[in-house]
Amino acid sequence: MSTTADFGITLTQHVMRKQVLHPSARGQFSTLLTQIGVAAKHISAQVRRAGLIEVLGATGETNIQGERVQKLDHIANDTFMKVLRRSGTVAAMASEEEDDVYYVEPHRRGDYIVAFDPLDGSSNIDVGVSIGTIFAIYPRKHDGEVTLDEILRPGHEQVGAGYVIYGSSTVFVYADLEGVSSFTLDPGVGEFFLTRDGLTYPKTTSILSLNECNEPYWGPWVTPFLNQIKGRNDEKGRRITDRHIGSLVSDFHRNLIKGGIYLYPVDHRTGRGKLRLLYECNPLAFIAEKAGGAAIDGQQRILDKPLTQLHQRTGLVIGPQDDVDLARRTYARYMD
Ligand code: AFP
Repeated sequence: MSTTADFGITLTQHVMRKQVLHPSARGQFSTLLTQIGVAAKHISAQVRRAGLIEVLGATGETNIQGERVQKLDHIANDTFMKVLRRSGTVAAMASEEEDDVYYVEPHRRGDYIVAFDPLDGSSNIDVGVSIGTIFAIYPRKHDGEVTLDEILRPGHEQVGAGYVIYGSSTVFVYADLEGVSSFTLDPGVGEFFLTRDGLTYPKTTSILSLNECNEPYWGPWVTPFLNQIKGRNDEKGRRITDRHIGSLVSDFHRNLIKGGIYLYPVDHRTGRGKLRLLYECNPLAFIAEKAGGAAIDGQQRILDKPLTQLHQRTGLVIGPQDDVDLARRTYARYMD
């Protein structure tokens, strides 16, 4: 009888194994990913106490040291910042929670720029719904001081992106230039274990995911597009169903696994979307494309959109390639 314990490949082992395939790499990308994993474990532990933290945070309670209890999104932001700052792999960070870019001190600077949303869907925390962290990784363009053009750049310059879902389990998904892998946290061991490698976006759409109460604010292409999708249900069978959590990262994760299309179109009154390009749409678009899916703002590929402001918003249609193409064609018919 074998006495060897049967356990899986950890996140660290997986990224190190991939690094071996790139002998010229300095190892900073691998270190960065494993450190994001460390930050995710810290945040996951806090999220498990979310009800308590949010209630105390919302009422402005003080903790035992007499400090004001922080809300969970601030805790997640501080955790991510602190871990990455010390990692020696990052030169600057942009966060949903920060007005400006955070520049890492020169002696700690590394080869990468990271943009992140520390806790997407945080308005769902007090009702116990899945939330997550989203991150985008860009290589530095040059040595020395970080310049703004290293932050404000199109999403196709990413070399990695990922997210962590704090749901019924804690799931870490990341994409590099080669593909998408997912890991699940074993809380007993305190490690992320590889659960899916070479993740691919299902080709057929089976889920439609959007906030339909925004209909009065949509441009004229959205309803005809939705009618084409919904029109696939008929007497013979149901091919499409509706699922919408209202936490982008959780909606995206479900759609990636099960085959869904997510829409948050621009508001025709302002011409602006709601979602943020740098740390929400670009990383998810990168992951979608690496898995064989697609992402547009209605018209243009998300990853090609110029970024001119840190907290820039955009429209988003993200899902299986064929139906994202259908959205683009419908947009062209009604909007051009
Ligand atoms: P919060 O982090 O403030 O909860 O925002 C979440 C979010 O950006 C995205 O994750 C949701 O899908 C979207 O907002 C929902 O917003 P609507 O209420 O406009 O549908």
